[in-house]
Amino acid sequence: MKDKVLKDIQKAYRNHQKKLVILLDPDKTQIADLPDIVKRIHQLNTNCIFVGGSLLFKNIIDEFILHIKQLTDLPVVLFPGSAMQISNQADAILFLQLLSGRNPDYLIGNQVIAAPLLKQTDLEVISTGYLLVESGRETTASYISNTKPLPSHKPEIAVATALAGEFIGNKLIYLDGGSGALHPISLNMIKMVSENVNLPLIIGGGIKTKKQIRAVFDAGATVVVIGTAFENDEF
Ligand code: 1GP
Repeated sequence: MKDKVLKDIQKAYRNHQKKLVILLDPDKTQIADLPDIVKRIHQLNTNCIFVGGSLLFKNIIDEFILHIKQLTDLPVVLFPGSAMQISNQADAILFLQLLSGRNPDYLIGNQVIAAPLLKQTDLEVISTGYLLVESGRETTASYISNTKPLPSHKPEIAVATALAGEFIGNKLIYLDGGSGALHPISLNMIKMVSENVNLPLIIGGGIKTKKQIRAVFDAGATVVVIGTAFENDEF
């Protein structure tokens, strides 16, 4: 079924259920460690695995996902840093538009490059408005995309940007402090966006504790993404 991942998230959104996602970066994860990693992922009651990163030092994305698929039935969703990170081994891809930035390459350029490639895959393509939010220090995503993140103390800009994403036709809104963010996105910003936008929210960046996860869900997130804290074995 080509719309399963989005339908599951939309159902969770309607029923006020919450989904935990673990983000694995193929550059930072050894394939040999995947059995233990997937065991930990199951122990955390994770609902889905995202795979991606801002850079690609190792060209192993197909192999990486194939190994994950041998170890779990959880859906694997690509969270690509660029059009180079496409793999037909995944179930779905977040088709990201970097709405917080003003760099046409990340609003439409990479998408045009990726679209014909995606057409040749079986991937579920999920239109996602992506908002990078300032988080205490410059992140790789902001540097690589050559875009300024949204100011963290201006939730109204986040609301206006996420609303624009809804009206453009995005199916999900991803508010991200960027990998390894010093501070997670403020609960006030999440609350304001969730109250004003009729789409499921994915929240990530700098979330380190179960208490923070609960607070982010309570503020209105449907999906929380944990990358760095999981990598560092802090859970
Ligand atoms: C990054 O939202 C993800 O794009 C996860 O961030 O690595 O800080 O958990 P962390």
